[in-house]
Amino acid sequence: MTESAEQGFASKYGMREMSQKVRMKRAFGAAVVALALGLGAARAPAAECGRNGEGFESWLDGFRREAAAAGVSKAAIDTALGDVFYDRSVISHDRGQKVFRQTFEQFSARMANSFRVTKGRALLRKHASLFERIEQKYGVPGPVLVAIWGLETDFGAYLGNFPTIRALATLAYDCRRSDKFRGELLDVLRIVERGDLDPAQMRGAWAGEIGQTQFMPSSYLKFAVDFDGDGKRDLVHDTADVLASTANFLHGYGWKRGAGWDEGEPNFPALLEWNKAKVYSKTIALLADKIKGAGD
Ligand SMILES: [Ca+2]
Repeated sequence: MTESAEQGFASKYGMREMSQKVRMKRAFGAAVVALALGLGAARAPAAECGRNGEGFESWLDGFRREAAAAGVSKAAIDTALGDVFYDRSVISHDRGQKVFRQTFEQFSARMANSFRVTKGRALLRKHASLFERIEQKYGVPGPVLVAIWGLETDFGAYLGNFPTIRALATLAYDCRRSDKFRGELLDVLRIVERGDLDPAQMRGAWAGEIGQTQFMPSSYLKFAVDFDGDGKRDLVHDTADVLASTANFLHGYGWKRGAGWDEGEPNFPALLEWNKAKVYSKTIALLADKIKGAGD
């Protein structure tokens, strides 16, 4: 597992997996380091990033100009960034991610549990015709989509409650991963501009994931589809959009119709694109196998 894979994994599970103790310890350590670095160092104006909330407002002005130069309308910029402020709790979550050390056996026993299998099978039956249409178009079978839906948010039950744009703006300003999150922030503005979701509807995990299967804005922009035909690519409310977009993501990463998805089979690499942590991808595959089991 690479470091970035661990971080991608941890960011999706940061809320649930974080240890309070570790978080406090790290926050204290970081404060000491910041203090040490800050001694005698003059702050440059209009910094590219920051390590506390001090320079956030001027940074945000710069970002507004950058977004305008990238072609985002003033209306979308104002709507999306109007109420944004630096959110220290997002940074605490980010600093508090612990390195993921569970084995596949430990993790999958907990995550691919009987609740998700039972509920997943029921949803597969409930939306049978929808899953059929999705598989026709994208080649991805229902059990895989239901497994992802269950693992990410318990089938849309737990989306998280962080205001997405505030979280992304905070992480874009923060020096640790500012490049990555500047791109994500710009993409979320484009989603607002496209009219898929209002900023107020964008609430989710602390790292800016959106909707029932937790798309980052860059993936949302690339892969979200309006499958129920109401004119909006709405991954928060429209079940058909959620599932079809998830299928479109896997299709976009080379999913092969009719082929297997377990490790070593042709579709496992597409699951690794969903989450680069192998423990997680294997758990998707296992839960999909279990959900499918009953239908045979
Ligand atoms: Ca829709």
